[in-house]
Amino acid sequence: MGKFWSLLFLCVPVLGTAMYLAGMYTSSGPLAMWFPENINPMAEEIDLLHDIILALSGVVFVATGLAIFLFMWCYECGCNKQLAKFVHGNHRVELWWTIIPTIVLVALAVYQFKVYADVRINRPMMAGADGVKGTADDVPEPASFEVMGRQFEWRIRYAGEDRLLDTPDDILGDVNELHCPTGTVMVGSLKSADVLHSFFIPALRLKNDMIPGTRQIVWFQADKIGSYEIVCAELCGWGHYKMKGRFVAEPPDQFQAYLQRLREKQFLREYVPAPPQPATDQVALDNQPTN
Ligand SMILES: [Cu+2]
Repeated sequence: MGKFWSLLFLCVPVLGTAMYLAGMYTSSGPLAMWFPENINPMAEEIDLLHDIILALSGVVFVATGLAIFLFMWCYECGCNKQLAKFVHGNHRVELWWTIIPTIVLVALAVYQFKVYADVRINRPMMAGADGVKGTADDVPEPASFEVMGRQFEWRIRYAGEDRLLDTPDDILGDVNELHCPTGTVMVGSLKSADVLHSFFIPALRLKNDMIPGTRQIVWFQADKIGSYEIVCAELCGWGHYKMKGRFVAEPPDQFQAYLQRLREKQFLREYVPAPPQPATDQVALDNQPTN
């Protein structure tokens, strides 16, 4: 076999680097592996954090792959007749390869906490009883839409004029289609009707598990008009692949017009009376044989 195995192992860092570069320079198609363009200004730091972690792990991945190749190539037993020398570790090297990763990981942990707090903890607030935003009595912004994951679709609902969910004026949305106005901070509520799902809109960098029996609150701002992908990022059953939806970011007036269309559709769905049915005894009379 000669150098076969060392060359095979060389393929790992080479192919890994090639895939990374292909993903970086391809914006569409099967080779476009990285994130689409970010349209959410509240999640810009997620991209930076992703790039830092990817660069660090990429360097370690390539260096480890090359080191494995080099050692296999140089010390392959078939053509290396020199007797092996046994060593019992090197405390100085071990110390450094423990200290350096520890410093890097602690620095990442400290930096990511701010990003985590922005997207998970610091929920948008609105003015409280005094009507002034930024004072001590501010209250959390209520969710203005709800997405319910169920096998295998997304059910959408919007708050009505009272801006609250779970009230009689809620507006039923189209299945698998979430609309939102651009340039507006949106707070949403995520629920699951059955099993674990994960609601993911890559263009917003918004990804959150939906856990049965709980309500998850998420927030974002879409700044670019367009239609983007919604996917389920949690294997949730045989039809998981069908959980594809559309996220539409549109100007506020178009969004209001869309809500109005939904309201009208809902009104028709609820109040169009069923065609009159003959009473049961009348049917019986009608069916009686006539002489
Ligand atoms: Cu799912």
